[in-house]
Amino acid sequence: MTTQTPPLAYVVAGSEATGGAGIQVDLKTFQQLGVYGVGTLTCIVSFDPKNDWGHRFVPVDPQVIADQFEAATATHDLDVVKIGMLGTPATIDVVGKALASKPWRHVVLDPVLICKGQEPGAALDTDNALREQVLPQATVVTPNLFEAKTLAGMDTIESVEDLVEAARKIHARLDTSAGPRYVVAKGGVELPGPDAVDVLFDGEDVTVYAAPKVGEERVSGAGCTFAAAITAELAKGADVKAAVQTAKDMVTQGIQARVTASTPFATVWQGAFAG
Ligand code: PXL
Repeated sequence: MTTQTPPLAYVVAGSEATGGAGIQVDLKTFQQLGVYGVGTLTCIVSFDPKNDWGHRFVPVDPQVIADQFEAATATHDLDVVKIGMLGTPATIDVVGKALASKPWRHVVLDPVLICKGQEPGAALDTDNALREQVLPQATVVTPNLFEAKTLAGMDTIESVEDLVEAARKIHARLDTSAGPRYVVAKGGVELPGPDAVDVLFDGEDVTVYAAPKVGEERVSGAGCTFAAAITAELAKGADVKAAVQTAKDMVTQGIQARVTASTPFATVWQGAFAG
């Protein structure tokens, strides 16, 4: 018997029933990186194969989210958390309050803004609630191109320079009074150029991460894997710069080894990452 406990990481996110995104991906990523995962479910997404794989979305009752948070935090000493899909203003409210109820070493926010199953009006409420109640508590935020445009209030992002500008604008919305804050803006396949480029802005310096694009198709679960890998590495004691590099390597290898499925997008294989 060993008494050594593994590093722990916590995730508050939604279920995506095919296994290609959401909390399923987060927990697989944690495990692959040697981190014990603890999870709280915010919503259940079930794609509809009869309706063009549209999103069917069911929120978890806010009290049940609060109960899960209570169980998780009473059981384990958790100081690093990833926030994934929240989905409704009521969910954002309960998660925002729960986060604020205890101190964290790191809060990694994957700002999943819209779910295709939602009404545009509801999505706008959700965007605003996320910006006001959760974004200020984040230490690391990982917007993709669309989320970076929305959070930065920019019409277009067409170059690495634009991506850096978006990261700077989003950084200005973070609460830097409690310590350093980081924005990792992801260019992905949609940013023109041969490389998949991500930029990290820490309030002073910009670090650019680039790897040749693996095809031109978007792959499901890349954003979830990326933020979860950063979370796991931070739980293990890595600094943010190193955590982002490991996350980028894991996503690149996971896309090279992608799992094809009946869904419109292939998905990342977290098990391909050798470290
Ligand atoms: O990849 C974004 C995402 C995150 N979380 C859940 C999802 C999705 C996209 O479908 O369903 C639960």
